Amino acid sequence: MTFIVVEGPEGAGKSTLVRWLAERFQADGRPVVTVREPGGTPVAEAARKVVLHFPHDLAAAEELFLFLAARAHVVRTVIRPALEAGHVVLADRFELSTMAYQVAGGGLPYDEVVRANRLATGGLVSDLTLVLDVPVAVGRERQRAARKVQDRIERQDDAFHRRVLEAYRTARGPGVVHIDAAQSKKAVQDAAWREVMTVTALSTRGVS
Ligand code: T5A
Repeated sequence: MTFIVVEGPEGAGKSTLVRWLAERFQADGRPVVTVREPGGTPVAEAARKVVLHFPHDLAAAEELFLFLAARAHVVRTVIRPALEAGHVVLADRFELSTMAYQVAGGGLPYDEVVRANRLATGGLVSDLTLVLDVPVAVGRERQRAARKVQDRIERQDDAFHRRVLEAYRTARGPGVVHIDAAQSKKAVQDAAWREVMTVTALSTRGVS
């Protein structure tokens, strides 16, 4: 059982990489479950609609609890059961998104958010977090080219998104690996797969 998270700023290529990794695992006959955050359960999808698409002003603390409610539900009902069943779980965003967007971007206090997140996840941590690094302008251009409709958080100004990117760039910790995502999709996939192979070979962990 291996829990792999793909992180990074807007348009970095997270969903593209998660899809590719899922296909790669399936081709190897490894059962895999993918989730995107916020989302992945009816409760989490409802929270996603409110936090990203409702036309109301939300303060950073209000956003935080919507993201954490979504995370708590998907961890309890999807991620933990899948890990316990021996599946690989691939998550498109997890805890680091909260630290980048609500703490670095929104200005919430680091330690309190760490504690709130721990309450939501019951202490679940990833085995590997792949942080995709692209400049803000490159990510925005990719989203434009893909005709993505901007959500409430994506409409934040460039200064907010630069703080988010800086938080990702300075993120360190067990299992955190940075990948230059301005490279071709193939180069990103190759780099990611090398990291995944190292972790899945070593992974003997249980669910905490
Ligand atoms: N949020 C989330 C918080 O604030 N706090 C939290 O705790 C959590 C969990 C989620 C929003 O919620 C916020 C962050 C977000 O603002 P979302 O729509 O689920 O929003 O996620 P986004 O990251 O915004 O999704 P995007 O689709 O915009 O970005 P991706 O997934 O990084 O990019 P992807 O894979 O869709 O690719 C975008 C385009 O680029 C191309 C793809 O083909 C696609 O067209 N591409 C590349 N092009 C060239 N070279 C490469 N290497 C490429 N890789 C992909």
